[in-house]
Amino acid sequence: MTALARGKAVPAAALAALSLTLGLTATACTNSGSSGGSSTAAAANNTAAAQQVANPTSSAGPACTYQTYGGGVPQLNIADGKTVVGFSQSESTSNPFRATETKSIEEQAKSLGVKLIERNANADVNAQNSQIQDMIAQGAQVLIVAPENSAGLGPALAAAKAKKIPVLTIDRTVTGTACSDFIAFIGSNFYGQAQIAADDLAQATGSSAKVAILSGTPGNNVSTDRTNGFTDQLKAKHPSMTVVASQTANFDETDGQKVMEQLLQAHPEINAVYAENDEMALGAIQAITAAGKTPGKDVKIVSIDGIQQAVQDVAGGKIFADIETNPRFGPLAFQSLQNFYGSAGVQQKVIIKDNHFTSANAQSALSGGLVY
Ligand code: GZL
Repeated sequence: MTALARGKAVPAAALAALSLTLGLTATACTNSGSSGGSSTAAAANNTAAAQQVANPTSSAGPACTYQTYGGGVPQLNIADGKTVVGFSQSESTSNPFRATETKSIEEQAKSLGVKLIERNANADVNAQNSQIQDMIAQGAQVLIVAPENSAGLGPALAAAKAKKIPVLTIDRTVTGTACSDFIAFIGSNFYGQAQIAADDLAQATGSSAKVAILSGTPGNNVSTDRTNGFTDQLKAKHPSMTVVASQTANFDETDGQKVMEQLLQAHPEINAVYAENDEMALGAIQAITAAGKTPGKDVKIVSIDGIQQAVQDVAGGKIFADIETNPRFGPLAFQSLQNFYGSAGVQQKVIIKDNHFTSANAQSALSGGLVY
């Protein structure tokens, strides 16, 4: 199974050194997924899923350590069972991306003996600001933050900086200065994901289609990059693919269904949908079906995240392709913090490897336990 790697390449030796530093080995997904059934197969599935942790594909920028961050912060041992690490989750775990991300952080904290406190902002940036400040008041000495939006966390970042509390951002970026307002960004190449989505949708439609875009929540780099990457790729490589409508559905399934219903009424010619996450794609499928059309036949769909239900829909033909956004940040996030408090440091932009699910590999990925 090919891994998505459109991040800025770094010399293999540097990347190998980084992987060794992080104590991680890049694990390629294989198509050897068994049909399950035996305990051996179940164990293999668990092993495969456990190995599907987020691994760096590329990294860039100077390394940041506790000695250089914001003029220097106290050195901590996050695994001493006393140091308090705060985890701020942005959105509800009703989205399997968020549930898997949260579980990965919790499991890795437990395995390292980290004292973890956590909050969930349920997609409310004001709540995330107050929750982060609450965790600081509760004694958090270092923070892992999955930001709700890129520009709205100023109060929380300022509060952390004032108390010399380092912040590691995962899965979305925040505005500010690396190694001063936040340690680093760890996440996917969202622009690259969208370029692949554009190529997939062109392949699905013979490079001529009337396209609807269901975009993510406004105000964060993921939605911006996934929209720009898609439209730039269409312009550059698929000029006969015409975007007839683009509207946010806030990364949400219910909104995805409602917006898709409206778009199909306004544009009955729509025969292709690009959903910037699977939750919205699942909502769109319901709307397309309710309109008496067949998803995967009358309307081709490409989506991003790689959650179980959507990959099942790839295997079943409703979704043409699904680009993974790997949410299993736990091992890489805590290894990065240990490198931050050591000498290796953390480079300011770490792009992780994502898989690409198509009709050729979806079923084997599902039976191989490679899908979250
Ligand atoms: C991507 C993450 C996005 C997911 C969506 O790293 O920020 O937010 O793709 C989620 O499912 O809403």
